[in-house]
Amino acid sequence: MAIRPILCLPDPKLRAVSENVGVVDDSVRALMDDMLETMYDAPGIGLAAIQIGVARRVLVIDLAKQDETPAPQFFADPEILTRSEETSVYEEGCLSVPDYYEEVNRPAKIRLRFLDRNNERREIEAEGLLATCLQHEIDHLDGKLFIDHLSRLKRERAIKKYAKAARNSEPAAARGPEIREKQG
Ligand code: GNR
Ligand code: NI
Repeated sequence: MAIRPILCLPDPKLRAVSENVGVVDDSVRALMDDMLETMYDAPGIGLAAIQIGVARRVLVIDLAKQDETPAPQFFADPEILTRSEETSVYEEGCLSVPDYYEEVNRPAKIRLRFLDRNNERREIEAEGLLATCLQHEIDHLDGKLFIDHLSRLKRERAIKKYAKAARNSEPAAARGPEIREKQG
């Protein structure tokens, strides 16, 4: 197992559409193990493969609290079969959009088909935080981020924050002699 670097905005790989794995074999299980270790280290409650630069439809989730026994869940090739009319709001964050949190409205319940860690086809109903987290992770597989669900003003403000951070971390010579903007 290995902890791998997590890609952050404005990395364009986060906008890639990931490909199905088809079969969960040992190589996919090894990827799941690296993802889990990376997620626990961050720490986060979910991680999609593209966040470590791998464009495959694989995600890991663990919603256990810090004082509880770990409860990892593994999903490959997830498909949302149905979404409830009813919606719910959670304050979301993302390891690829650090230090930014906003409320997002999503369907409260979903029915999901996926392959588990043993390559068994399964179907579950998810609600609450699991439903929110699954939708957040499946968005990653389609190149979407939670900020895409916000108003244009909020989204552009968030994106601008990271564009600025990336620019300021380039060597000064590459930036030219402009006066540096205030961080904000
Ligand atoms: O750690 C995470 N917390 C979280 C909180 C609310 C809704 C979604 C999430 S997922 C996030 C980790 C992450 O970025 N997964 O892609
Ligand atoms: Ni995320």
